[in-house]
Amino acid sequence: MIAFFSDFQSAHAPAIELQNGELVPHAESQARVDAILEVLPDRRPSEDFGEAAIRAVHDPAYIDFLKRAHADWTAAGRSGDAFPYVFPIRGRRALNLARIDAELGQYSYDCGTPVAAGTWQAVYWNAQTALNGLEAVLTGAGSAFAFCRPPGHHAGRDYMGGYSYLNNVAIAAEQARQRGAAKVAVLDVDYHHGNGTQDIFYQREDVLTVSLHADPKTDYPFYWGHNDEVGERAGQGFNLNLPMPRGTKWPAYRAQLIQAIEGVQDFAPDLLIVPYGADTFAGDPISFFEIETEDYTSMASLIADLNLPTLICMEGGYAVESLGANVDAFLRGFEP
Ligand code: OKP
Ligand code: ZN
Repeated sequence: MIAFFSDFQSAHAPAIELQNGELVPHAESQARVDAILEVLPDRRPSEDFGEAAIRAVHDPAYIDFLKRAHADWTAAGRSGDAFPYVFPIRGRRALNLARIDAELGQYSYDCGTPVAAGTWQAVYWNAQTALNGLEAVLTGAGSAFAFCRPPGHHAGRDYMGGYSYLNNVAIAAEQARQRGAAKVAVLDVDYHHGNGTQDIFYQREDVLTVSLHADPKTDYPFYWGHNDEVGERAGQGFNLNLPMPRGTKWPAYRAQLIQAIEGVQDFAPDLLIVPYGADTFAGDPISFFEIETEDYTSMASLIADLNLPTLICMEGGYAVESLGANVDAFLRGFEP
């Protein structure tokens, strides 16, 4: 399968995150990159399609913040990565905030998503990688793999979180709409709920968002991903959440995936985007499903049977020793 990646995506290298009350090495590491590149010998470097497609999804003030946050942090006399630690639970109205610490909280919802020196460069090219994959699919490749990293599906129009800064999948979906696809479906198979993508399209009927994930009663991102979230206004009925308990193995996952696929089929999209996370794997260090490597091929074959032009975008997956094999197994499910 045709695959895209930009070496600039490695410019994002945060050192630590706050996990279960401790500062630990950041799980979304360069080791993930090396593991996945090993199974993509024929990848192409992403071309630059510019910032317009990013601006079509994300808030201009948020984009501006991402570009300067690390410099502002350094100018405030800090070292290391820019880290949020105060969050506006009272609401997120536009405020004329004058300190980087205030802005970091305004534009994020967790302590796992620091802004490092190279973050903007990396996430800009990350979005380009998704757009390159989309271009391939729109010009006749049946499927394409955008090796996106860091992940994107937790980022909303004006917020970062869950290792995500720009929502690559949403940027590609919106761009596909602008390029003439009347209906786009997103089928998210990462372990974590795709809250950012859900939020971005929550009031829209032209982009269906479906997510299979760990039950947010026990798992991150907790405040989204429940099965009563069905979309609102024009988007009502165009968001489907299928949460599953910790310990879920392939047979039970498969039954939910078939529900999800039926939802996509009923919607009859022109294009499908699949945010793929290998963090449903049995050996994942931060997740609790029990999917095995060979199951990823079955998972992908079921999705491929939809017979839709399909863009796959990488999301999570933190068991570095098995990550290459898990990505390879998934991509093989799309081979004829
Ligand atoms: C990203 B993706 C914060 C602890 C919470 C965040 C998990 C983000 C997963 N340090 N962990 O969906 O794989
Ligand atoms: Zn995940």
